[in-house]
Amino acid sequence: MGRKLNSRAPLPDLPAEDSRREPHAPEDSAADISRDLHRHFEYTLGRDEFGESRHYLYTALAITIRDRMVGRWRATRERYRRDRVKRVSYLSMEYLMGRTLGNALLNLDIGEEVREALKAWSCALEQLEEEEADAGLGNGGLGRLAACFLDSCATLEIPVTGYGIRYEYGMFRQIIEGGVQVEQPDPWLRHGNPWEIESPDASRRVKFFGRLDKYQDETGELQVRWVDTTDVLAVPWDLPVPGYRNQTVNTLRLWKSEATDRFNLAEFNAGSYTDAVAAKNLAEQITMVLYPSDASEAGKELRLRQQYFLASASLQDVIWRWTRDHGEDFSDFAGKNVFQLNDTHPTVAIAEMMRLLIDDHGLPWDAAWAITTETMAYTNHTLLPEALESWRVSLFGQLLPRLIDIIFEINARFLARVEARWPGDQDRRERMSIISGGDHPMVRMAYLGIVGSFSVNGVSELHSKLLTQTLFRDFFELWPAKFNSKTNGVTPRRWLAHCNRGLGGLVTDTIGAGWTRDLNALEGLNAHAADPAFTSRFLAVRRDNKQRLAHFVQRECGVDFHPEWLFDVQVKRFHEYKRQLLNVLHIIHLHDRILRGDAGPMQPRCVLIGGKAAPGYVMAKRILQLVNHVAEAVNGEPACRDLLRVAFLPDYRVTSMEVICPGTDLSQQISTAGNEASGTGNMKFMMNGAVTIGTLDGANIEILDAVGEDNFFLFGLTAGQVRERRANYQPDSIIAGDSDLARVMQLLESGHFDLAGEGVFRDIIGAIRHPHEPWMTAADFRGYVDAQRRAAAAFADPARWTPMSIANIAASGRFSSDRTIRDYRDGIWYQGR
Ligand code: 26Q
Repeated sequence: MGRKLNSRAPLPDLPAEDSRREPHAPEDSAADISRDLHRHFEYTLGRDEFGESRHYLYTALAITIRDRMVGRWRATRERYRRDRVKRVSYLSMEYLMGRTLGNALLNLDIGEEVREALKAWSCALEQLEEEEADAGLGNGGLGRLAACFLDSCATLEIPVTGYGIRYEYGMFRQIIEGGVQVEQPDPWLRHGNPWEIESPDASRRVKFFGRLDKYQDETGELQVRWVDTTDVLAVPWDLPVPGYRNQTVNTLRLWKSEATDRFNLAEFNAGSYTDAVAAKNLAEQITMVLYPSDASEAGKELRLRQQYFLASASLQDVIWRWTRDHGEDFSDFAGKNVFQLNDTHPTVAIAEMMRLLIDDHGLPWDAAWAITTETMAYTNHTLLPEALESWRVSLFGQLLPRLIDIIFEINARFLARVEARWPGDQDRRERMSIISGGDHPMVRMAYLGIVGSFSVNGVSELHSKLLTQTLFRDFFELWPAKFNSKTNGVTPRRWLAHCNRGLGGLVTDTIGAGWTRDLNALEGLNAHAADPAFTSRFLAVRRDNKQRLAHFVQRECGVDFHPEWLFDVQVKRFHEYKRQLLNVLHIIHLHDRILRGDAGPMQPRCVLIGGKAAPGYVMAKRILQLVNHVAEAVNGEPACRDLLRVAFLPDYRVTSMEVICPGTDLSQQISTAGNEASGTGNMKFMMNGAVTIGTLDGANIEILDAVGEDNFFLFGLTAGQVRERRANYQPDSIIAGDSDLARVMQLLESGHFDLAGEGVFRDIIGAIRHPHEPWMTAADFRGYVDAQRRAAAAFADPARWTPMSIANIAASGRFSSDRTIRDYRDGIWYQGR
């Protein structure tokens, strides 16, 4: 059926370098895939060969691939059940899965057969991949971490189920108008999602509102009934999570909210049939949209509804399975279950577990508490105190009256413990209370997380240490053994094998294919770093990747990048602590040097910046606008033509990182020390051969430790120095004492970049000069500019740069999420076995 499909120019593909292959199941031959592809195209989707859209072919292919997972999926479920394994439930409000097709082909090892089968359609696999929308059900690092973890859990054959929310609208689409971010909805399900399977029979009911009915039962015990509730149905949609070339397929279960029939007619008390049907909206709102903030969104009730909806539906799911297999005997429940809470967002699960065990299964408080605190584990992802979630008791109590009751009881018993340990220490009790005092008492979700869990972990060594010394110090004194550290990681399947086939193929040819499962094997590359046969292929791969990135930047930003130049990249959410502003100051400085004729022999460079700002985060949006206007000024300046290009990439997401990290030379990780909990983009860049310019923050410290000072451009204040300097910080005198910085400020203040009107960047200038500017941008300027100079000089000499780049890849083994997941497995989930 040779046929041309209408096309949009795809990015040039990388040379195909396939790893050594294992024998295939017979149904995975190109001929079988071709047969199924036709069948799904014609029958499942009802298309004929004159069908218009390439999208149907993508869908037919996705179903063809999904079919190849369902058998293993069922077998995996049966195996877990038969072996009575201990289950892990990963509870997360966010999963940034990105696209599924390419990753599924890689893990199932049928990419070559699919390419072969597609020949008859005159359509490259890459073109079909472009048809898939990113599943952008997350904001940034925390959501992508959850996705990397699922890949590693399936690959390591650990029985982990991811639980999350099936947002109708994921992370907003970012467009830039006049240099300003504009948010657009992301209707990612609009054209269907062939990867998901609905399981309405496993729906659960989640209660909201209502009141408590307290009564004495036959034995005289005080019992509570939560009545007159407004119920919402939680309907599960399952996604298969295939392990890398093994037989395991785990599950990501995403809940969608729907109205119950009773909600419509009786309980919501609607005036008429049509009003009742219209009232479905209330229920369906819950899973409508992802909150697009990566810090806190103060007190939005809908967000709390989402959190409870996730927690309740997921716990009911796990408990339902337990009672199916064990009846009402919960004695070994904690031996067979653990819940990993991805930040405070799902910590209401702690109170919900108590409610389900006590109210629905009749357990006494102490037994329920023992089970809860033996099954819950909490991961913290931030040190920013303003990002610690808390909810007004009044709001919480109205929405979830039974849960606030339980939280008060948990708190009372906890505070009695604090009193026993530190008698009379009223201050400490107030500091540690789950309920804060004052006119508007709040529920502190992080404290609930600590009190109700057996494990509390940070996500890098520095972050975990700072947690115990600052935010959670009192709790650390009480329960030192609860606290532990699990340094983040990223999956080398998506972030090397899939996104950088050229490099992956070269690595396999050089050291064998073992690295995809054991990333430490990359150390073997060191032995080849000086081998000209290896380095010449390495340079060819890097050039291809930079060429591909240049095409991408041209297509998405309209800016010409030259593959010979230094590719200097910062992509991440916009946040003051991440200091995109420091990057901009450096760009302005280069621009200034060029204009004043002091470029000397300057290394030409292309700077790429991308990321989204939370819609309500005014300062972040201003900085984003400044990036765009500086880019416009620089790119329009004839004197800069041969030395400097700046591009802002709109709508940065998982799929763009797959093109960006393989083509990056210099990875910018320049947060104010003590603020980036870990960072994971830093790891993706390193694994693909970028060298880091960075501060001693988060996992940068461990990256530096792994790769050595000679292969990392380190600068800036340490976390300790930042803390000390804050007391007496005088940016004005720093600016006055540094002529480069003074000139940069002068350019900014003169309105040189005020392309959208005078004074638009006044707040930014004011912030840099403010003695309480928390991110110490001016203080780190000198060190940063010097480090950038060192990086440029090193890049100018390929005999220096190439070994640095190879050293980074070779040292990246520790940053595989397989290592991270083994650490969770041995240190938290199956600890003591
Ligand atoms: C909370 C309340 C209301 C609305 C939104 C939120 C919210 C949503 C998302 C708060 C935080 C987040 C996401 C945080 C996040 O991505 N943190 C990052 O986690 C990564 C994985 O551990 C780390 O590598 C990063 O350092 C950390 O910033």
